[in-house]
Amino acid sequence: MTNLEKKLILFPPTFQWGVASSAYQVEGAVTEDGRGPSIWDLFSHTPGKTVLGENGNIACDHYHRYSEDISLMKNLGVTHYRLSVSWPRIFPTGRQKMNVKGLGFYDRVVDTLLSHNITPIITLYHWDLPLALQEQGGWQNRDTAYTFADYAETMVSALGDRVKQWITHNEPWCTAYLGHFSGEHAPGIKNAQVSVDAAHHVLLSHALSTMAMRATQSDAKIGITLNLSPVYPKDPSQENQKAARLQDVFNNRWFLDPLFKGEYPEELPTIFGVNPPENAGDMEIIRQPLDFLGINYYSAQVVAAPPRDQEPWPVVNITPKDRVTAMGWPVIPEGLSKLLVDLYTQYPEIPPFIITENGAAYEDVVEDGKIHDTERILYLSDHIEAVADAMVQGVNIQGYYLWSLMDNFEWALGYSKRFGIVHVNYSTQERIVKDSFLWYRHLIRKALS
Ligand code: GCO
Repeated sequence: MTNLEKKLILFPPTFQWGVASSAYQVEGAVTEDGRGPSIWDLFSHTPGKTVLGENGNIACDHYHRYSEDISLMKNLGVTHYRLSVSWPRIFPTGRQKMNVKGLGFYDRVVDTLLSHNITPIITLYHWDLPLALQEQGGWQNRDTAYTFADYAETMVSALGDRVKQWITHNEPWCTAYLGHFSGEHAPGIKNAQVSVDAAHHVLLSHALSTMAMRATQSDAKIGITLNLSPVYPKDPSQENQKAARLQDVFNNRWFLDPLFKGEYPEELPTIFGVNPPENAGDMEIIRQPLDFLGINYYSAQVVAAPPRDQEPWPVVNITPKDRVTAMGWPVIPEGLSKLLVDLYTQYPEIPPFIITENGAAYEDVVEDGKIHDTERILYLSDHIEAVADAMVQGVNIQGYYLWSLMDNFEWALGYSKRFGIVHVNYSTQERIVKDSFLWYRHLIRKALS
C-alpha cells in the first residue's frame, strides 16, 4: 500500500471526489442557440493576446459531446463534477432577456449528471463576462455587481431544485489582476485603480448574489473559490518576513481579509499605489457568512526583500525550480497543507474548505494510443496526501476536485498546456484516457470502499 492509500481512511464517506472544468475552456459552440459574445471571445480573437491566436470557438466541443464526457466521468467514478455556467448563454447581453435555449443546455447537463449519480456543483463566474456589460464598464462599474446578483438568482431559480452547491466566483484575483492590471487576460486592461476597483465590485457581487440566492433557495450551499498560494520567507530575518507578508497580501489576503474579516489589508496601497473604493456599508455586506471556501491550489512561493534602494514591492521570488510543471510552476505539495492549516488558524470565521482545483500540466506524449503521465500522477498523489495531512491537523475539508477532466483551452496559453487526465485530440475531438485517469479511478474506488 502506498502512503496515500494508508491515509485514505481519513476521508469521510461524504467526501466529494470530483473533477472540474469551466464553460469557455471546454464548451465551444460560441454562437449557438443564442449565446452572446463574452470578453473572452473578443480577447482571444484580438491578435497577439493568446498563444498562436487560439480561441475557444470549438475547444473540446463539450456543448455537443457533454453526454459522452459525462459517461467518461461515470467511468472515472467521481461523485461530483464542478462546471461553470456561461453567463452570456443565459443572458446574451448580460441582463434581460433570458435565453431559454442557453439555460436548456445546463438543464440537460445537470439531469444527465444526476442520472449517472454525479452531483453537480456550479460556478457562476469563470471569467466569461458578457461583452455587452464590458461595454458599460464591466467590473469597473458598480452596477455589474447588481446585474450579477440578478443572473445568480435566475440560475438558482432554474436549477436550485437539483443543484445544491454554488460557487459565485472563480479566482477573483485573476479577474482583478490578470484582467485589469497585467492585462494578460480579458478584458486586457492595465490600470492599478481599475484593478482594485474591479476586485471590490467582484467581491460586492459575490455578496449580493449570495444574499439573493439564499433568499430564493434556502437550502443552497454557497461559497466562493479563491486561488491561493502560501508564501515562505527566505529566512526569518525581519526584512524577509516583511516581504513575505506583502506577497501574502498580494496573493491571498487581498480577497481573504474582506471576505472573512470585513476589511482590506492595510498594505494594499503599498502594493498597488492606490486605495480600494470606500463605500459606506460595503465591507459589512462583503463579509457574508459562507457555507464553504473553495480553494484552487497549484504552487507556493519563497520570497526575499528587494534591494534596499528599491520599493518594498515587488519582492524577489526565489522559489526553487528543481521540480516544475510544464507551466513552470514549482511543485510544492507541502504548501497545500501549510495553506490549509494556516487559514484555519488565521481566520476564525472561515467555513469548511473544498479543494475546487488542483492538477498539473505536463508535456504528454501519446505512444501507441496511451499516455504514461507518471509525473502528473506523482503531482496528484503528493497533493492529495497533503490534503490528508491537513485533515490530520483538524482542518475540515469536504472535497477535492481535480483540474481537469480533459485537456482544454488554457486561456492566454491557448491549447499549448494540457491539464487533463483525459487527452483530447483537437483535430478529431477523440478522447483518450491517460494513465492518471486510471490512477484516479483506482484511488476513488479505494477511498469509497
Ligand atoms: C485558473 C482557472 C482554470 C485554469 C487552471 C490551470 O486557475 O486559472 O480556474 O481555468 O485552467 O487553473 O491554470
